[in-house]
Amino acid sequence: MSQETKNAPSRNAVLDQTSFLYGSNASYIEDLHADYVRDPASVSPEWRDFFDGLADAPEAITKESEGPSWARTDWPIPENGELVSALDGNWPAVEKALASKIEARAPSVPPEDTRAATLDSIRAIMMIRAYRIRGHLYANLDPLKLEPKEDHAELDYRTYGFTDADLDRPIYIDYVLGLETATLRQILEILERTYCSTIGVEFMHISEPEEKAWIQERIEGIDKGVQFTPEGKKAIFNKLVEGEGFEKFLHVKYTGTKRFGLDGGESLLPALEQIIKRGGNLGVEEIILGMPHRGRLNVLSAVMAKPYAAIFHEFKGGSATPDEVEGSGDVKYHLGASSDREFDGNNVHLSLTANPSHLEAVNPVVIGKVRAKQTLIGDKDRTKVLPVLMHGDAAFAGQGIVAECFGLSGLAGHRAGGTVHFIVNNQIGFTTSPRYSRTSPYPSDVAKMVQAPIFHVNGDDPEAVVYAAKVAIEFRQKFHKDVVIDMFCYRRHGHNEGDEPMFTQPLMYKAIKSHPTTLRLYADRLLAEGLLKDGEPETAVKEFHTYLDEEFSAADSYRANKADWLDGAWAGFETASGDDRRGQTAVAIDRLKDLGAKLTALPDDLEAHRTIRRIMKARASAIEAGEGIDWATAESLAFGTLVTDGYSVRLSGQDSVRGTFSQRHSGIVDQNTEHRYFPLKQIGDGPAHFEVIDSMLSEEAVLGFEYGYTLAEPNTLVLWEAQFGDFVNGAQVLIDQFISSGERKWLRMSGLVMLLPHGYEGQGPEHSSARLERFLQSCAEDNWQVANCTTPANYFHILRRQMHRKFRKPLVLMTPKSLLRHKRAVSTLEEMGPGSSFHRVLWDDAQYKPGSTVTLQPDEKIKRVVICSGKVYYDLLEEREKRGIDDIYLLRLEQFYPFPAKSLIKELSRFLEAEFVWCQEEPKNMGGWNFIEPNIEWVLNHIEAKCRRPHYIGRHATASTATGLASKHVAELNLFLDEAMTIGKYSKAS
Ligand SMILES: Cc1ncc(C[n+]2csc(CCOP(=O)(O)OP(=O)(O)O)c2C)c(N)n1
Ligand SMILES: [Mg+2]
Repeated sequence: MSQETKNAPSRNAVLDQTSFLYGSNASYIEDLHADYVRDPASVSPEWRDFFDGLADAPEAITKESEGPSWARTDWPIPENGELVSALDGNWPAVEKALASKIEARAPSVPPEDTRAATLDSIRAIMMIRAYRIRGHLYANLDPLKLEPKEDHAELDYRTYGFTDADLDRPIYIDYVLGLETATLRQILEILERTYCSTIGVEFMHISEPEEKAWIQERIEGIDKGVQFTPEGKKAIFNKLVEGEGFEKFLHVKYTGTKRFGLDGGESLLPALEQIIKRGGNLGVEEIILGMPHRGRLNVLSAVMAKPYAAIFHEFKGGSATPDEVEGSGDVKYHLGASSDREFDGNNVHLSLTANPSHLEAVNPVVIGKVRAKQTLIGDKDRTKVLPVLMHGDAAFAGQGIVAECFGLSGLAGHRAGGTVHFIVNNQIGFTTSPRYSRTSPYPSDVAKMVQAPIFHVNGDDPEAVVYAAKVAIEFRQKFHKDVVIDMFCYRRHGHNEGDEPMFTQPLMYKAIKSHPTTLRLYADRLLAEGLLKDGEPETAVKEFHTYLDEEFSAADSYRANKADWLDGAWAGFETASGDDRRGQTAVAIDRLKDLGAKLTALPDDLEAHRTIRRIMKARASAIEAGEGIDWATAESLAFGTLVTDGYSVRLSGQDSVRGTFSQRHSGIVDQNTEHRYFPLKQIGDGPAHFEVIDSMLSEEAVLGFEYGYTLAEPNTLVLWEAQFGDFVNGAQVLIDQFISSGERKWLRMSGLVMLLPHGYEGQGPEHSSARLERFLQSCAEDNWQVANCTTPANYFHILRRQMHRKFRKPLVLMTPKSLLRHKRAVSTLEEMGPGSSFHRVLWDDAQYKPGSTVTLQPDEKIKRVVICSGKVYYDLLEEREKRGIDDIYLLRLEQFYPFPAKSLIKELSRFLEAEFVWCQEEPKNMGGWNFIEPNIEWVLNHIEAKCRRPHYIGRHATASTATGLASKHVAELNLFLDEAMTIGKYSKAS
């Protein structure tokens, strides 16, 4: 033993010795570090000194990243390559550290004995580490045992040079497994129980030492097995009785009716109970759940406490809502619910979010709801409101939105303190076996992208499942991160109860047929333990059946007594009605000026970019002058006035802080420090606040999240902004399944605003169209609003209108690009001031705005009325001026839906003798034409105009949204502008 290792090393010497920390031997040191983080006293003094020093001298370690210069090359490296990799190769260093400890414990033993003990120690630690990493591969996870387990050399003690003769020999293991020394037999017993029983934990991919240490500490050790009190076991048993009993009852009463039974996965129910109970102990006050079809009816009843009579009522064709409530309704396995549960004196509010068939699409909605509630109640460390998401194995592995949500989980603008994920891994998706439906070994592998711990667990061991759930919720509450439970189970029947699974999985289903239910297995276990007496399980099953019979009879007379949609944060809101929905959106000029001054003033110590200073100055002078207000200025005035009115504003989208088109500059970056200054965060002295988020580069999850936010918080203006409108179709599921139809299906209002940059400016197929036509096609039953504003003032009003009403409706807004800087697309303060409001239809500027070079003929002399919407209006205006035409009137439709029939009747009645054309820049099969044609026709008939149908002017129908050639773009534009400005001429568009 050299002098160097014998003496307690100086800090520099330790650094020298351990400089491999960032080299190839990080793993062992990581473990030691994890122990140290958990309890500094658990590691030896020299390691303690070393780790103490880490905090202030990281650079001293990183500089040694090449590994130790003294590493021995003649050390006998085991031939088994995997074994070496378990210690990442450089174990001479580990040997050195351990040897010094072993020697310090027994300084008088001969050096060769020390060396032998050190080798034992190293081998044992290598094996322990192998179990931590790969034990789950060997665990007893599959109730059906479909795949034989292969022996794994890394988990065989013989691989490490031990023999049976070593089993009872104490080995120094340096507090790994919580023990200083242990016999090989003890070590194996702990490792088998911890890592290879009915729970298999994957956590060695976590790089945070504290998290890893916590998991090790929580599960490893002599007294750390799954343990439940008799009451706990009975509670688990009773939940299984309910779960199995309900599915069986339905199976008999409604044979072949779709219910997507939980049969085979019943352990989910006691696990959820555990999450609620333990969560309640750890400060959870509210849980928002999201789940797919599988087992939903059982979760609704056994966990959410929805009356069985209510569910039977729905099976019998009854409605889930009171008769007087409108709506299209939804199938019973998509419906939401809410309830309060109390455990150990803690009340936990539960709400299950309604969802469409589209698997996993509800996930961001749930997380967004949670975030909103956390914000509302000031849950700063995000431990009071908890998201719990359940998943099918195939969907979790296959749907990209799952990965997107993991991506959001740690971001400041979107985190919700960690989601507890529960995969009902029945090892099948409809008719497809896992080997065809995913590349990854487990369905849960995607969770590793955020280093979430994953608890694989055998669903036929309900105690293990409940234990995993307990550790999972504890982890989430402590570390505020996502955690996954992957419960291996099976699906007793077909995908739905009408399906024959033997067509596609005969072997699996043969195994299932002879496999006892989870309840039966657990009952036998409790009988064997003496906790249940003979006959008790049967009695419990019978009693529950009798209870269900009573509920079944009560179902006929069951009436849903109230729809819960205007409760809580929604109290005081009403269903939308009436025609005039302008709301009070005007703001006193003084207030606007005062606010404008605050929003454009920059602190003296902020080193803003010169151009930004200039922009802010220009905004300030426009506001001061009361004219020339551009789009971005109007927007910030809208946001600012809302905040001072008491409404929070949350804007999220890719690059939204600056704005895709460099127009917004809501956060001004200090050129020296990169600190961001947000003028809109400086205003308002109440709880209302402004928040702007540069979001992750996702459409689907982010839009879903923001939509979820609006469901829980009606008094915040939530805006989601697409980078370009084209990208919105990446979130199509959220649009079709939730935003456009959620109110009708599920009685849930949303005031979400979608800002979609749209306009044909020659930038090619992918940067022109937000697919206005698709939103228009979905318009019905007053489901949402679709608009395309052309003035900053109208934008100001439409944003404010979202909040200043007694109801909420989503707003789909086409937003400009070139108009952001167009000299004519400006407004005056007066247009936002007293008496002003949003206009669904806007008149010709030549009549109302100063600066036009054309004086229009009186109405009766107007020969053509060009009705249009959006940016093309300014192209038409300029073309008309260029040509000096005075008998063509330009009328703008600012809001497509709800269709402003009244305003159009009024305006078009002015021109009964004129011809009417609709002009758009989008191809004929896109844009507003197909939607607007019958509507304008209706108006023209109504007013008995001479011309009863509008003609089309614009591009012809195309497959691609736009041309990629700038020259072609201009030629197309010139062609239809010419047609629009030539009376009697229309597009010969196909
Ligand atoms: C996005 C989406 N694609 C396809 C379907 C059709 N579908 C319904 S259930 C199902 C299988 C789901 O398998 P899994 O996620 O393992 O859940 P399980 O039914 O096994 O519980 C499929 C493909 C769907 N509902 N959603
Ligand atoms: Mg499945």
